[in-house]
Amino acid sequence: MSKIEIPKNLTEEQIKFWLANTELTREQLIQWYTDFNDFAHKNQKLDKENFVNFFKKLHHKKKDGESFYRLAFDTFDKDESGFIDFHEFVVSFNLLSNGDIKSRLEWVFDVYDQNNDKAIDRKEIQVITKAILKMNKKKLVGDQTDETKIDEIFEKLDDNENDEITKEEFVENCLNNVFLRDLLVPNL
Ligand SMILES: [Ca+2]
Ligand SMILES: [Ca+2]
Ligand SMILES: [Ca+2]
Repeated sequence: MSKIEIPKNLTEEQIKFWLANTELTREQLIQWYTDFNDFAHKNQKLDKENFVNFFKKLHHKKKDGESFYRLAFDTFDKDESGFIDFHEFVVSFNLLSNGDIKSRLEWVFDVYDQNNDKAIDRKEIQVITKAILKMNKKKLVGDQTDETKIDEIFEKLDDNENDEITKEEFVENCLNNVFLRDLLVPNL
């Protein structure tokens, strides 16, 4: 038997479900649940502000991640309720930590696609890539501005040159190019 106390509101059934569907240990799960609820409202859900604060605590070394967490909120909020519940958090976070690379890329594509039209446009790639660069404290090296470089990356990803990047173009290009992947896919 685990010595860790199970928080009230967390049932043994829920624990079993998450243990079966994630790579987490029982201890990690209970710890995440406790941390999550420290930031949650009485309804046990996070709104965008609380979500950003929660992530800042979770990733205290990535102080500049705020813009990215804000942009990623809707992708965690699968049912589009405006709140993230623990289940939504665990499903996405587990996928990002333990999922295969293709599933992770598909998830990240949804963050890039801010307006949900199933494609990344030039503006979206600028906003998200800059937020990731900021979070990772990276700059793109060279004489050009980051804007110009990101624009070049956009063109690399846009195989059929129709000025938008589909999920397939994004995933395939990132799978085949470590440089693009390191740049465009955050480590959460
Ligand atoms: Ca939700
Ligand atoms: Ca879009
Ligand atoms: Ca295209």
